[in-house]
This record gives sequence, structure tokens and C-alpha cells, in this order.
Amino acid sequence: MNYLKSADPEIEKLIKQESIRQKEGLEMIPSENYVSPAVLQAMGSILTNKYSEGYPRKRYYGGNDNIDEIELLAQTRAKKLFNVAHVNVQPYSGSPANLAVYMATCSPGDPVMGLNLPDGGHLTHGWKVSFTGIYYKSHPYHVKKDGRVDFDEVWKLAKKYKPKLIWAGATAYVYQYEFDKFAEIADSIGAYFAADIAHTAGLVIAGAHIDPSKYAHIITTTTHKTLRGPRGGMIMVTKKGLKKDPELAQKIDRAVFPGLQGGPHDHTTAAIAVALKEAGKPSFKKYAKQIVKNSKALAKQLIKNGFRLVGSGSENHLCLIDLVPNFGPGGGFFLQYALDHAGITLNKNTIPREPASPFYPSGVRLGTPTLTTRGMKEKEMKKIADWIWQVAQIIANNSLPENKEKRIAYLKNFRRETNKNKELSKIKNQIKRFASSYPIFAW
Ligand code: DSN
Repeated sequence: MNYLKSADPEIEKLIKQESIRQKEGLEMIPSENYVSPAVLQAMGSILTNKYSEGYPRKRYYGGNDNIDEIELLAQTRAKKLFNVAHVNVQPYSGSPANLAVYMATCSPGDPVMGLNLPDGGHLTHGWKVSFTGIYYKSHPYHVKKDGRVDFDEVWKLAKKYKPKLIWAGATAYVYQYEFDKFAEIADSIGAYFAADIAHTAGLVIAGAHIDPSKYAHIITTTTHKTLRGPRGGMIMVTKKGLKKDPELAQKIDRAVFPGLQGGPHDHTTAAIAVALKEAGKPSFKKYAKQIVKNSKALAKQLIKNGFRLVGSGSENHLCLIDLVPNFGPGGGFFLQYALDHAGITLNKNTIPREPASPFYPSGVRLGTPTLTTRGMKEKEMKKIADWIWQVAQIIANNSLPENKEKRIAYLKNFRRETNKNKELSKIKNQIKRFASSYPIFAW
């Protein structure tokens, strides 16, 4: 019985269309993934009916015996996988998780440090328009020309401003995070060191990325990126964190609830538990290692084709193409739009020392977690890199006008021309045939 179709045919149709898009296209946004049917089933379960403010065995409402067991299972699995002393699985997503870390460790106005947003950092690491940059005194650090964190600058800023909290982590960083270096700096000034591994959590537990558990005091993550779970978040306190502050676990828990959130999303907690169980299997390790192999293969072929990559490669799950040689400053939109039209989804992104703006950035960010979930390997990455290059050649003669009025008209025309471009339609058909032959639930 298709309940949705009879109750709400409009929504049912849109979901169907989206599932076709996800099947027929190549999803290369590095923060996305395809969850397993088991995770989906837990997400869509009757657990969504329940309220359970509080924590296991300490709830404000009755009827929570089953929910307690579910949350405890999620906690136990996370603690084991990430080798941490304490975990809170209730944050609604990555940003609320990070806010809870501020609330647990800082007072409003305290100095904090994180990677600058246009350099690949995250909004919640202190960017000026985020709550975290408005209510705390943010002193962002940057990357060098090669895209690597400038640790000389991190040392200098840390000594000068004595931040209470230092973040490591990013949304567009092609190297492994050097947690040991951050720890040395944070420890030298008595700061809390939080590792935000939202992008790389799956790689960390598979041994495909440096493990932060012995360096950081706090680890935050989303659960829906390389970890391949539902949209959610977790905050972990390491043994080192408890040594620095024996109250840290309670501070984090109090910050999540009642500090920032109400009732946890129990259907999400259950789906997180399922995803963590899947992530504990040897097949997941193989999967996560293949993500990195695929990203390296993709980077190699993109460079061979003629693209300029930030950092000249990839050490993790993503690549960042610097499109200044192709379209001049601010040209990320051109490639994102044309590829979307051809069936490859990625996102425009700032590059280090961005010459344009976060709204019209000069690069694109693309990654391999979803393609790897579908069973693709190095051979397929080569083919996809070739398509990306072909599309870039088709739209090669575009550049973003500086004048605002001219820019609007130019982009309107670009969209119109792209939509009717026959060469792009041909590539779209090839991609559709190719992508459709790889199942979404391949593992
Ligand atoms: N939106 C996430 C990403 O794409 O990296 C960060 O929050």
C-alpha cells in the first residue's frame, strides 16, 4: 500500500522524481551519501512519535524504556568505534553540536579560533555572520597558498589572543587534519581543543584518516557524511578531555539539553545506532579506504586533463578545483551549473585566497563518498574526470562580469544557452546510462 501516494500525491511525486535524480546522476557533493535501507527504515519508523527530553534513565516523560535502550546502544557503539570516554548522540546536526561545545566551554565574548570560512572552514568555527562569530571573539586562522593550514599563524594567534577554544576541521580541505599540531598549540595555552570531523568521521574509524581521539578534548561530527548515517550529530569527549576537565561530559550534556535543544529525535537516534553498527563491519573499512583511493584517482585524472587543483591532489575524500585559469575569478558557478545540466552534482566553492567572493566563488568542490557507496572504483573516477573536463571545455569561453547589472544579464543568458546545449545533452545521456548501471544500495 502506497500510503503517501493516496494521502499526498504531490509530495509522493516529488520524492519519486528526486529518487530518479539520485539514481540517474552522479552525486559528487562530498558531504553527501546514500544511506542503507536499514538506516532509512529506522528513520521512517514510529519512533518519530515519541518525546524523551533528558537522557537514558533520566527522562522527563514516561514511556521511554525502549528509547533508553536505543540511545544507550547508539552511545555504546559510538564510544567503541571512536575510542572515546563519553558521547552525546542527541544534537540535531553538526551546527547545533558545535554550538553546544561553545556553550560547554566558553562564556559569551571569549576568544575562540577556527579556520577562516573562505579558506575552507565551517560557519560554526567562528565565521562573522554565524552566531559563533557574533557572540564569541573569533580570531580565524588561514591556509597557505598550497591550501595547508598555516601553523605559524595558528601559533602566533594562539599566543596573542589566548583562545578558550580552538577548532580543527573544515568543509573544503584536501589534506588530512594535523591534530597533533593543533593539540600542541591548544595544550600550550590551556585551551580546549575540539576536532570537528563531520567530513571525515567514516575515514577516521576505518583508519583512512588520522585519529583525533588522543589529541582532542572534544570531537564533534555529523552522522550523514562519510559515516553514512541519517542527518544528525554527535559530540564526543575523549579520555584526554576528561583529564583536562572531569566535568566536561556533564557540561556537554547540559549544553545540548536543556541548554540548546528540547526532545531528541528518537527515530534519528535509532538510525544513527544502525549506521554505527554498519560502520563497525569490515566491509565499511574497505568502503572508507576506497573513498580515499577514489579521491586520489579522481584528482590525478583531473590534473592530467588540465585542471588546477588546490593542493595538487587529495588526501581524503574531496578535491577542490581552482577554476581561475578556466574562467577567471568567480567562475565556480559556470561549471557547477553546466555539470548539473549534464548529470553531475557538485558545488561551487571558495578557494584559498579567494579572488572573488563566497557568493561567487572561484572553485568547485567534489568528492567520492557517494560514488564509492555505489561500488565505483578508480577506473570509474577516470571516466568521470574526463566528463568533467569535457563539460568545462564546452563552456570555456565564459567569465563573470564585474559590473553587477551586466552580471545578472550574463548569467541569465549563460543559463539559457547551457539549458539548450546539445553537446551537454549528449553527455547527460551518457552519464544517465552509466550511473543507472550502478545500484544505489550497493554494499
Ligand atoms: N553543508 C556542509 C558541507 O557541505 O560541508 C557543512 O555544514
